[in-house]
Amino acid sequence: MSKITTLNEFILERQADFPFATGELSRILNDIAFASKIVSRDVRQAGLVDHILGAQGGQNVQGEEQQKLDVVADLAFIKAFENGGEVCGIASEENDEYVAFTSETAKNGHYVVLFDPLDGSSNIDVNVSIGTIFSIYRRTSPVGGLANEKDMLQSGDAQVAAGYVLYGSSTMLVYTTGKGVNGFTLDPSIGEFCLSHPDMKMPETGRLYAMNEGNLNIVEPGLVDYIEYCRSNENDKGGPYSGRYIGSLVADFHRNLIKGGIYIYPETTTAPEGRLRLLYECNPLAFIAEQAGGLATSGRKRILDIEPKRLHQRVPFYIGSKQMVEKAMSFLK
Ligand code: AHM
Ligand code: MG
Repeated sequence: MSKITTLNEFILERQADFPFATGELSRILNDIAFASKIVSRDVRQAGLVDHILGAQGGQNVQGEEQQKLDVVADLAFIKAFENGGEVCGIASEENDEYVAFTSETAKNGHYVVLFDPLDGSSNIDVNVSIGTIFSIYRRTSPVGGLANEKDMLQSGDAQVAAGYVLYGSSTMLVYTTGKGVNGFTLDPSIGEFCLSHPDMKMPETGRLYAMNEGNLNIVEPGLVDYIEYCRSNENDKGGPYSGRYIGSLVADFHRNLIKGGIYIYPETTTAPEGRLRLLYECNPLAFIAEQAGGLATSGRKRILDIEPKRLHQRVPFYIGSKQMVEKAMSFLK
């Protein structure tokens, strides 16, 4: 049997790679791994909670109110960051405003984390993969004070680390600190994330395209032409393209990262800015895609170059294998 490297060991081994190697970022990554194990456990019980122990939103056996899983996940991550002491503030999809932690330790933290605690949560009810996405920045506000909105509104290029956790047939954590991308699979028998996908690279091209084609009549004509191109041409490796759409961004992205492909959530006439959020959905995945040799754009502009204006800002999203994203963009006027 070859040697198993746990996430903990890996983070410590790579600590010297980090821009400010004090161990703080390592501890944040460990906090994320810890919270995601809790969420993974809860996700694995979702069907039981819904159908045997009592519906979410109703009461559990102890007569307590059951919370929806995305709220449970949000609290698990917030608690991990608040207790960790390295993070001075967070923003998440579940909270309208950012949260500045008020303890003295937190105010001395150097980092902020932006995250989507449980993306694709409408898929929970039907037992389909869902995920957590996170993005880590150095604060720009003075250490010792409260985190502010500027800390949260940094462009994707300023990320120091980003990643996602996929609660799929197994639970996986994939992250980058700007030195490549590595993937870890949770071994539930020992409760450890183990290095299973070292130095992940996205194939330069592929045969998979993922888009909600139900939107085809409300997207720009160039995109209609690109989808038609995929339907009626051979892919670069020969053979037909395949349409694949899970409707869980993390799962669709992860599959394309491994197999090669493109994921598109464009602007539509009903959602002129697209659906996905720049800060905690698109930026972190764009960082990972680029680190793995892929590309992420709004169709016109590199995602990581965009200067955010609002916490929950949305952006059209084209992400995946480099040549496929370039091809799709060549169809857009
Ligand atoms: P959410 O953050 O409310 O879960 O929405 C994001 C999800 C993505 O995971 C997924 O790719 C997309 O929304 C699906 O949207 P649609 O149902 O419009 O195709
Ligand atoms: Mg989401």
